[in-house]
Amino acid sequence: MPLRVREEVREALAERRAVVALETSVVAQGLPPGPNLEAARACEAAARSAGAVPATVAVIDGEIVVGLEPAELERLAEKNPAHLKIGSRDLAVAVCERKTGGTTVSATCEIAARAGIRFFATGGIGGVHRGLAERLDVSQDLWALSRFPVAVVCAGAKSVLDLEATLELLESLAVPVIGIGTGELPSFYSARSGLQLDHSVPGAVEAARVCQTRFALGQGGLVLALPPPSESALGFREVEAWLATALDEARRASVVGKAVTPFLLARLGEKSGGRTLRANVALLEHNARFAAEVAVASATMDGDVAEVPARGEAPRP
Ligand code: PSU
Ligand code: MN
Repeated sequence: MPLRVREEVREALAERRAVVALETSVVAQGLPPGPNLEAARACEAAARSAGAVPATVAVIDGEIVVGLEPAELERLAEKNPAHLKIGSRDLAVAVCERKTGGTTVSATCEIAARAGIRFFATGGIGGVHRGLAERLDVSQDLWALSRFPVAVVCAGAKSVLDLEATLELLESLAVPVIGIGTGELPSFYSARSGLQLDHSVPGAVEAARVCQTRFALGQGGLVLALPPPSESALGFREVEAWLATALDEARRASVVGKAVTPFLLARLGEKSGGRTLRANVALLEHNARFAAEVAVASATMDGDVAEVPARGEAPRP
């Protein structure tokens, strides 16, 4: 896959220093103009301040870019309707047709893995949408997580989803969901969801050890679920109430497919008087900082984690 990797990112990878991938569907689709650019810049700065090199991923005029130039990020943030939402399945066509767009979690995981980046920060992963019985809508993010060896730091899955079904499907796909300092799945805007996790670790160093071990096992990715910062987090019930009416509006407006997530996020922003927006920007930055901490911890323990023998192979003495 032809990738254009920014020099700073290439050097960091060659020297085994910490690198954190960042997605851009949140810039091109997820957040309105203004907060989108502000959030993307804040994420890059947060990763840097924690000692990692940020690598913001997107497709620009058909070129897959790992580490956007500032002008490219500004262009993506402009909200041009021609800018696509690019998941894994859209990549080949976007490249052939020389399109420009933001990459979702699925495409960003795939591109990061190809570039040799193991840590990635986003707001919330996609998952199983509500109303599964009436309409099947499951994000390709979940399959990407099972396939590509990348640790995704997020505040859980977006609360617009069926979180219980999302956790079940992640289990079916053998993707571990590790709570960071919590035994409960966060629900994006809120630290709570009422859903218990099987695994949790206290902080970045322990998370890095689990990531390294999973990668050494030759398995796929994992979810590091970090509760949103308490200053801007919202109440679970409060969000549920806004969401109920937003879901109803989506149904009445016949919004389906990849337009669902951006539609719901925009409606929540209106209903909450901008509070969901502020929470979203704050948790994005928080996640980028933590992803950088895990990447830094991981870089210092490189080679430290015992190599796991392949199936059938005797362990080395
Ligand atoms: N979380 C946000 N805003 C977003 C997304 C997640 O707060 O815009 C994006 C991510 O890029 C995620 C995608 O991968 O939505 C999932 O979309 P879908 O459900 O169509 O797969
Ligand atoms: Mn979908």
